[in-house]
Amino acid sequence: AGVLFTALATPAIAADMTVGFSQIGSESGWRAAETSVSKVEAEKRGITLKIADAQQKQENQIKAIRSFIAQGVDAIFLAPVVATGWDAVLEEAKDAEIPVVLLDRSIETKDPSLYLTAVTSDSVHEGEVAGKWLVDTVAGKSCNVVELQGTVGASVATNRKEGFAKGIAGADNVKIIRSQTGEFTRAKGKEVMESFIKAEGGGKTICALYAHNDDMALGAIQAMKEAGLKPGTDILVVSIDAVPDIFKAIAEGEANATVELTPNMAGPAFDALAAYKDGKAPPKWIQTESKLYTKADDPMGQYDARKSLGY
Ligand code: GYE
Repeated sequence: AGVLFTALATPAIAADMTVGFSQIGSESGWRAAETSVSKVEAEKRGITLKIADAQQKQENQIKAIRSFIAQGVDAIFLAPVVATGWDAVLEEAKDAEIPVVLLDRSIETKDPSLYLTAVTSDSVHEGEVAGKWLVDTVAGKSCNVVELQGTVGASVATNRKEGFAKGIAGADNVKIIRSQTGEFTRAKGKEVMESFIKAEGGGKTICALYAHNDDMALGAIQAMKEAGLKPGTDILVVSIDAVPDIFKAIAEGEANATVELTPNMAGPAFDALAAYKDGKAPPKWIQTESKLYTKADDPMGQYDARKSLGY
């Protein structure tokens, strides 16, 4: 297990540092919030943060990392769009003695010394929480589930799929009948949901949607409405992230549950870096919390709280 990050920890001071952040893009509300929270956390500590937007492409991330190495930054943050294919460029960073911290997604590597630490949630657990919520909610009733997966090859998509399957294992009444990528975006979530609805007799045979993030769920909710279905009632909706708009949908009864993922990955990453510069090795995994929210959790209060967080 990782070390749980608590928001109350005092930020360590690491001024005069320049950190290059290879960000994936802006596919979701969560991602945009992560970018803006990173800027705030850097500013709090007097750190210069250079952000490169890779527009969902690993090759752009590799280029950005090489450019950060050439600039001689003090550290590199990497939110890896996919899990594999990083070893060569991370070796270049290691040779240049620039520590790399992974943010929000993990990588597959034979050499874990290629990164200092990873700040992520337990994304298998997130999927499992969503699956268990559904099993409890349908209480034995037969339930056909459609699944919208995240970006193909991303650690979080693989893990959230695996976790949900774990969460529903043993409940023979809950079955995944269709599963496809919606690339973590609203537009693609809507489009794929439209095709699911068409393929399932106008949606009549669908009992629930599980989406790997809220943005895809929000797009899918739109598709349900346009098809004359009642999201949240005709089709239950459970997703992951806890972005403000999903709380609005929960308040309106159009979504049912979300699993929170903090957008503040940079804060604990900067602290780990400061500790490292002080000669203390940080844990290999810094785990952020995951929590389930439903209509019982004051969704509009949650909406307001998230709005002030940088969303
Ligand atoms: O859940 C999703 C985003 O990697 C944890 O990526 C992140 C995921 C997040 O686009 O909305």
